Amino acid sequence: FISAVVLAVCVAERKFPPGFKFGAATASYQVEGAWNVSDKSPSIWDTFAHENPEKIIDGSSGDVACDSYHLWETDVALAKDLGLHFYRFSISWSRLLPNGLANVVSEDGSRYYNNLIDGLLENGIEPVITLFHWDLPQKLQDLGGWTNPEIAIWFEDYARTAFELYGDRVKTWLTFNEPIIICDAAYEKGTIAPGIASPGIGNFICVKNLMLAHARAYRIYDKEFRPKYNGKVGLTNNHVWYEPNTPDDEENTELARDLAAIYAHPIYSKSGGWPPSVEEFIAKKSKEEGYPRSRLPSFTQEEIEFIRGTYDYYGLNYYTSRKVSSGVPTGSSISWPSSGSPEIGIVFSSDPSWTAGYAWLVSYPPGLRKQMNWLVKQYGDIEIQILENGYSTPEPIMYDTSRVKYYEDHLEQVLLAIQEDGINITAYTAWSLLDNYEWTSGYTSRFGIVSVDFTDPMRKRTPRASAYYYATVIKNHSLDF
Ligand code: BGP
Repeated sequence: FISAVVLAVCVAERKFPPGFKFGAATASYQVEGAWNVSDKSPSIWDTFAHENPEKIIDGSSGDVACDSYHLWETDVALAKDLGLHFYRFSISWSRLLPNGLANVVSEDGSRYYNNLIDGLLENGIEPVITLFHWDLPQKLQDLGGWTNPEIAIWFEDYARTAFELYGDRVKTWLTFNEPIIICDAAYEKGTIAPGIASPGIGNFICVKNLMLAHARAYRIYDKEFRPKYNGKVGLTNNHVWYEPNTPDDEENTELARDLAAIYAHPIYSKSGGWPPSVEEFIAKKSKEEGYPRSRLPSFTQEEIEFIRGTYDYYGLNYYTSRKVSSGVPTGSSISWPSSGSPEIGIVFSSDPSWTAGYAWLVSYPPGLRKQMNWLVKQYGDIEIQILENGYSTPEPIMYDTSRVKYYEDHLEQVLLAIQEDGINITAYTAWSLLDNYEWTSGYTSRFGIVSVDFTDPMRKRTPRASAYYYATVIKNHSLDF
């Protein structure tokens, strides 16, 4: 850490390269509200929040959230005031396609995103779209959701619809936000919608189907849309940076990193397929556990080739880091840092020198730079877009100095990674533009650089100190001003 600080001081200019873009992100279920207007059908998050209030800290739902469905013009105006180069938002699949399948396109749904896209462009802000930020149509969940292999085709049809409707104006697409959460938290632990706990099985089935869905969407973009629209398609992975607690923990730490890379390796590695260390490890464990075959589903050679290389950039969401040591974890996640990984028999902890934030968020800015270096080592000289980074507080404070510090310290690491390590980082995204419905934390966790008053029927938005700080960084294209 000290050497990073010394390095930071040594870097003469804390200026970002020309063309480097700054943005902020939200997601449909977290901000839109209007959960049942017009012909929108319920998503798994509507169902999960309505039926399991006890699983949400404050028992709330995203029924109204920030009401961005009605207040999107206010959001665009805020983004403009901040000087954002781009605004990352997601499409609610069941708002656009009420059947989940592409036979019916909602007029209201398609108009809503159309207006938002045009509103952004009229204000000089680039729209960046996430196709899937966790709110699967309930109708598709009823057919098995991410454990039904047909979902790759359903997703392809959904993606094609979105590319057809908006591809002329949207040049950066993310197929998925954080496959690790879609599969690990939802199907392994069952802590989030659809709440299916299938340890050691569900997660792996989900990730295989998701990889195929991503590749299908990428390939139709490549073939049918890239020639006329020339945009970029990728996905964004959430990485927690892992460090060994003692030198003895080195091997388990690398395995933890590899386990988290099952969501990246099939797409981004030269060889394709699962990380070999994970493949070997799960096969061995499965045998010990009496399974007749590995719990990790295999890919055919054809599937490996179909998925490999389906990217135009690497999307990275980074928030936090963990120390890895041997022991018996109390949680059940294979790689998400609630407490550890029973799969490998390790526990996760923080380091006393790292700054504790709210809930799981421990701030260790050098982790961001180290994670990017690890990615480059694995996948080569790749364009990295940082598509989420941010800090939460339980209180809706306006003078949010700890968030300002978090942003400055992490942006400094981005600069070091560009200037010292030569990494090709082209974008940085603050999570989040707005306080919003933070999944199982409900409205108790505030990530917004703009606060939202959830007691106000008009959902009044007020920029925090961090919003002014971020706007100044963007305006100066530098951390010095
Ligand atoms: C990321 C998600 C965001 C956002 C953020 C905060 O993993 O992509 O949607 O929610 O984390 O996380 P949480 O709400 O779990 O505190």
